[in-house]
Amino acid sequence: MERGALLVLEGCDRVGKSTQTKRLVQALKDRDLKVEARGFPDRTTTIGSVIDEYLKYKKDLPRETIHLLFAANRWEQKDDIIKTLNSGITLVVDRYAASGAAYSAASTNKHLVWGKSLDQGLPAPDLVAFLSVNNEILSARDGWAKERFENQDFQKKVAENFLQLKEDTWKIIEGNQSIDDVHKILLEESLKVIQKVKTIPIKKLYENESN
Ligand code: DGP
Repeated sequence: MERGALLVLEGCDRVGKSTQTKRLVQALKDRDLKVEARGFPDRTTTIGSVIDEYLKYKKDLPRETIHLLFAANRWEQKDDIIKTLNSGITLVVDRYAASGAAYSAASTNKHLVWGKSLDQGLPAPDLVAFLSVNNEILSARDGWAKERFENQDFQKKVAENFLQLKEDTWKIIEGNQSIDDVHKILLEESLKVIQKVKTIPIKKLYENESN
């Protein structure tokens, strides 16, 4: 049986990941492909509800502790992700492990290696589409400062961290273009990757790193 692809959208807050996730899922469905949307943090689980309270300033936790919970929130979906991909369904995921390393390193001032180590061994994305939007444009978008991490200086650090995590599976997409233009590039790239990985086993994240 051919497997689905693990397609991940990454980027700073407000770059348009959720909009693009929805558009991509619909476009793949329109082509009769089997596809589901996911997103992290998954706020529906017990761990996710603690993360939600932390992000909404209802709960305070040490920065290291919250990162452990973000990583645990990804690990609790591991078996389901593998099962779903192996059943031939492609997953479009709004944030995954790169957000973990980029945000946690920015908030704790620890090295990126620390953030990456906790996600080592998770199913590796077949595509990481990184939406890159310049800081001035981002700060003009609506809805800022409702949750933790939503400030410009912090997001600048996060953006720098993301770029250091770039691997061969990454596609950097200029997010300042129109929603339609970003969607077109993302769809084209996704269709290529879905085709390419059909018969290739799922890889493990950071498996060749000895952090
Ligand atoms: P979102 O639901 O996409 O708005 O994400 C919520 C916030 O959590 C966003 O500011 C990014 C941040 N975030 C996502 N994953 C992680 C992680 O693993 N570690 C940390 N520290 N922050 C994360």
